[in-house]
Amino acid sequence: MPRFLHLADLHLGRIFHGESLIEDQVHLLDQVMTRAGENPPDAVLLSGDIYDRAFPPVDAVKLFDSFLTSLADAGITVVAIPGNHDSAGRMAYASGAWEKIGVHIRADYLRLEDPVTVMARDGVEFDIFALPFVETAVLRQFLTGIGSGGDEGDDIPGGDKISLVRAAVNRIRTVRTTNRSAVLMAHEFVTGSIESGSERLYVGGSQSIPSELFEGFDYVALGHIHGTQRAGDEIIRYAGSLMAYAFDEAARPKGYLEVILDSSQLYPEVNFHPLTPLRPLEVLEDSLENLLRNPEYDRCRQSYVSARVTDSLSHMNLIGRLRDRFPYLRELRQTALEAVVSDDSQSPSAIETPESVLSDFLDRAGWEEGNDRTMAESLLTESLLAEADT
Ligand SMILES: [Mn+2]
Repeated sequence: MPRFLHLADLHLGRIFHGESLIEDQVHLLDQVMTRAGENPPDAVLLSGDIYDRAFPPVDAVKLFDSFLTSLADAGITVVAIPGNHDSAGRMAYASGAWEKIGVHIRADYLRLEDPVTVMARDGVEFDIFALPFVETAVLRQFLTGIGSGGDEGDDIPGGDKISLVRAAVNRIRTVRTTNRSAVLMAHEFVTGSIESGSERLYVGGSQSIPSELFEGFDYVALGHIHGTQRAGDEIIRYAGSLMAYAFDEAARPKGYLEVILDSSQLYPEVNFHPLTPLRPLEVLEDSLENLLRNPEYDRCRQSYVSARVTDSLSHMNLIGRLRDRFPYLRELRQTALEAVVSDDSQSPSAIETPESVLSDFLDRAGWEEGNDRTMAESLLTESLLAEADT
């Protein structure tokens, strides 16, 4: 029976509170590779947001390179689509050559109706259709016919995101072969799913897609939402992100889905496989005394820590003392003091760092989350690091 792994929202090259997560990401993809090597699936599906930004750092590009190379060496078919964080144009680099060794990077809409057909180990074939993240202007132009001068076609009423996705998926439906299982990949916010801290802002302004539009496939492999979940239907699923990218996701398991298409069953078998993070995220809310002394927190010395100090008095050198105890302290809040100042403060963040000042500024200037904003933030981080080095 066809068996594949569904991953999404890798966000390679992500910066977390000013620090690179590349070691963590190497650690996680190594686990995926080890397990895929021991029990090779027929395919690995990567449902968008491969990178965290359109201009990913070199170590992120190297990591994706080695991951794809290892999968190709193991003879595993790969299908990847860009998400809203990726530059579709850059992801498409050398995709024609990759394709010859079973790595299918579907970065544009030209091949919507041309599935990747995979032969499972038992000889059963199945089709994987790929809908890259929908850039409405680009998809509209594609669906209305290239060179038509951008007039909206009769089949795309309004031409808004929902109509465009409906039109694109309908095209795919008309070509799917009924005697073969068909999987659809997409990177969208689908109604019926729950948002979390690390992707909330990205979806704030964009339209969500009713899950009914994705019906009629044997499985829909979604990316975009960082918590693993169903999207209104048993077989329309988010794999969730590779790791927790925000402290409000600290308690959620992260990993990937294994999907087995059993045509004798109503639904495919879907198993969640958690990954072990290099450094888990921990939110610790307590008095300073307890945070520093309580042996219960010894286990967090190697974790990324958000310390929420409950004391109503401020302390000298709070960051330094907490960092001695928790070397990977990434966020510090003084919850009691926040309550006092919250009347005249917009920001919930208690420490004013250059990053938080920039982030506040960008919020007020109305810059939405996206590549420009990520770039502004990383430029600041880089210049701060350069300053610290000199
Ligand atoms: Mn996304």
